[in-house]
Amino acid sequence: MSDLDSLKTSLLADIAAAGDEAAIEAVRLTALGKKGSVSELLKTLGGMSAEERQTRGAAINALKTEVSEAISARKADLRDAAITARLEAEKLDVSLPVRSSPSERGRIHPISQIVDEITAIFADMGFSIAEGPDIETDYYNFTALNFPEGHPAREMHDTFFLAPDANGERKVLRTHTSPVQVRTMEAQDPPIRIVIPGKTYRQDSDATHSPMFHQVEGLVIDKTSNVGHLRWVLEEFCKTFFEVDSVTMRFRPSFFPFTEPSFEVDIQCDRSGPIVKFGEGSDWMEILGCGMVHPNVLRAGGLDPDEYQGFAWGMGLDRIAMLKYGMPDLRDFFNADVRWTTHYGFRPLDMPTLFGGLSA
Ligand code: 2NL
Repeated sequence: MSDLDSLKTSLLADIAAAGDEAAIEAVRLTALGKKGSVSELLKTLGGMSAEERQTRGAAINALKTEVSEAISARKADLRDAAITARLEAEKLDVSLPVRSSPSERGRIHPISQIVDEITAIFADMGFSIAEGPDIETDYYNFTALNFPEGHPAREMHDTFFLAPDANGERKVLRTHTSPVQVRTMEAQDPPIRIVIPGKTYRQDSDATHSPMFHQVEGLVIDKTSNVGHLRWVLEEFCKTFFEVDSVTMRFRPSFFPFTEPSFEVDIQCDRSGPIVKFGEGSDWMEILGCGMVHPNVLRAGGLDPDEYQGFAWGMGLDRIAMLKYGMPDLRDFFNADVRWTTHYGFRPLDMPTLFGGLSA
């Protein structure tokens, strides 16, 4: 075998053995690089006789062509193989179900859901949402709301008192959300139309009472607001909230220090079956308390009762939520048991709206 034949055999074997693009490039350099075996042979052409150059030169050039074509072909094969391997490794099965994100797995607590539903209804009627502190002064929680000093109604609220501060003042955990209405009357001129959702606190704990519970109150102040407006607002609210075309409501005389006259409101329902049905039946269920704002409360809010009048209402949310969503025990509400929230909770992206369906 000639020296050229054995070089060719050895180079073609190296080319075939190159396993990746780096290896084939290394083979190319040892053959065709500046000091490569084939390049060194080409350099000998200069010293040859014309005759020798014709035979030997042609053979060296043929070797160079064959080797460089073999290298190009192997390079192309290796590149294809690399792409195929990468496609295989990075394959995605687009038909697999998408893993749910935390925002889809999480659940909205029924109390948050009911607050969203109620505020959506009142926002649609032109109300704004107002909020205030959970820790209140005795003044905003009681005095401004027409509870006289030493009045037994202060004890009726089973108030949580905080330790006296440096000035000897004892703050309280608010027993209702009404302090927010007084603060709003102080801060803004009528007409006022607000709803106030929030946490409230009383020393009471059993199967149907939690020491922390939730209320929504509402307040309307204008020059001519009256009991007729109050009835209409509450009736519209109940129809939308209980998702029925008509409701029958019963206003019973009652007493609250902050309203005069005061009423307790029942709605007609059917409690004979396993779930309560609204808008029909021969039972009554108490859902809220309301009344015309007491002149003393208007004065505490900085308003002249001869110029302004208004109405207000308050409802506890926890019992209403139990009824609406069929949850049997109030104590489960605040146990943070993920099995309970998964079962009774609401999907975070299904926001309650009047056009999309409240609890759809
Ligand atoms: C109930 C009854 C009620 C109010 C709350 C209110 C607030 C101001 C002035 C007058 Cl600043 N009234 N709030 C009025 C009537 C009833 O709540 O049973 N709540 C659970």
